[in-house]
Amino acid sequence: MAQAKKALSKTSGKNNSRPASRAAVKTYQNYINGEWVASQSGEMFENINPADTRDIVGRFPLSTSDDVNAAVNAAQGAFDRWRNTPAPKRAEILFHLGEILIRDKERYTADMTREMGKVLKEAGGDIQEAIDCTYYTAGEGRRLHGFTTPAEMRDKFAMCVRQPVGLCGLITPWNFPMAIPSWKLIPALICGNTVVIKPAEDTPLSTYNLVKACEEAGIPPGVVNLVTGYGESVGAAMTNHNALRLISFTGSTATGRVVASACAERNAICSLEMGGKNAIIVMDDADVDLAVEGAVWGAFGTSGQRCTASSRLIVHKKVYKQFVTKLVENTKSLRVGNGADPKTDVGPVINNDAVEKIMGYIRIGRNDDGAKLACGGKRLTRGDYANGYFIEPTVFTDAAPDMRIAQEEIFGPVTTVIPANSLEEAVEIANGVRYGLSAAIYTRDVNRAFRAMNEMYTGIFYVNASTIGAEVHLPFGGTKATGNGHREAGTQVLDIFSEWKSIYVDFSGKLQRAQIDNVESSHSA
Ligand code: UN1
Repeated sequence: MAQAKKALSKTSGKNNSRPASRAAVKTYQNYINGEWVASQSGEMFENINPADTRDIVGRFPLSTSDDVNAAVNAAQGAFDRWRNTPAPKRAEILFHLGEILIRDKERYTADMTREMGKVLKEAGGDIQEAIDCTYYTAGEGRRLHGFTTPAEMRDKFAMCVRQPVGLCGLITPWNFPMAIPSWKLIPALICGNTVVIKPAEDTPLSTYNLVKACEEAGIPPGVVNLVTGYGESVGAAMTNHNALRLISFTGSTATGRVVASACAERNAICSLEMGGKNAIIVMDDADVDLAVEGAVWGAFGTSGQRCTASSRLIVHKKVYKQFVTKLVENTKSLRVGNGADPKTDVGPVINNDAVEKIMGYIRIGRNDDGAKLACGGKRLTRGDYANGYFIEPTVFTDAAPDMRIAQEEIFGPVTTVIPANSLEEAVEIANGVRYGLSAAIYTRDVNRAFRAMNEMYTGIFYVNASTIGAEVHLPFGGTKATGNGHREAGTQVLDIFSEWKSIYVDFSGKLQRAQIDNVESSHSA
């Protein structure tokens, strides 16, 4: 998943030069208890366009633990009323939210491309994912199924219902600035929780847009609270806040571990979505053109900044040469540029830290690992690229599975091709990383497809499709260092944002002792 970002300095390390009129830059506020308010410190940070750092998207509150405390108090104050609002009623508001998101999709899309860099089509997809999630999850308002089951004794009834967890802290990444907040926010709300949400400091505008739409949809004050700022301050204050019963975090595996330990200290529920090192296996019977198309889309879509990105391509030796030739050709034809230009295929990466990290991995790939750099490998700095964070789509070939570029999450437009001799070997290589989010196979052989499906230890698996492109009604998440056992999306997400309550109703009018009276009576029967 998204790398946790280093905090930018207040005046922002992200921008090189200032726009002519700083006064024209729009100022945004936190949303606490139904009011738009400045941070208590009064300080702000800047949201910068990664395609052109002279463009300041907006100024947002540089919040502190004081703002988190206020937001948590608001969430506390609203909780009883919201949890006792019938779920179908909560759903009505969320359906209305879905309508607003559809109405303003175009504006949100432009905002997202401007603050995050992804191309307009993909930004539209991100908003669409939030819309899909909203409609799908709102439908749960008339389900939220529990279950009944026979009790072990006569005249006794047993059932299980979902209850809200309570106050939830949501910490979200910059790479899917509206979709991922929606994956957390909407299920939290339908289950009857109240929330404090902290968007990534690089992309607060998309979450602001989502929260603003929540306000317009009629979600009562205090139910959704927005606090912007950095992980080190706002994120840490949330993670350590005793009243937040649950922290849902998407970001780097390193930060996730810190979040998890803090939650463990105070017995809070913690759901984590973290890194990936996803492999596409290409078999010798595959449609190679289709596989190349899938690889290019999976590796370079969102500039490779997806936790599901196809960062490893494990290719059968029999089609290796053919695959690599076509892959390199296709990759070279990608147009890198500002995502707002409809002709652009690959936008910038998110910020300077990302540039340094990705370029660092490109150096490691060439020098330490000794893989072959087949194309790309450079930062683009001239002409239109001069003020942005652009990196050429990069392909390494002839890599060994244990190389660092084949093991570590780069989170940028870099993919690594590894040759394999058989399906068994390919699967072993594909499984041989610490992460377990997504994997794919291209083959025309149904037996091989099912074999790989059975053997890959990941949370998501694709046949004849890339490693990206999950849909909202199926569970999303991964094994090993990718997560901690939870799944977002689908109905499975309800198990994060609600807790089971088992209820026994004894209508016998006498004391019935479980595990004792029924055993005695069955023996004597
Ligand atoms: C992510 O990369 O953090 O499956 C989420 C996909 C998208 C979600 C990706 N629907 O690629």
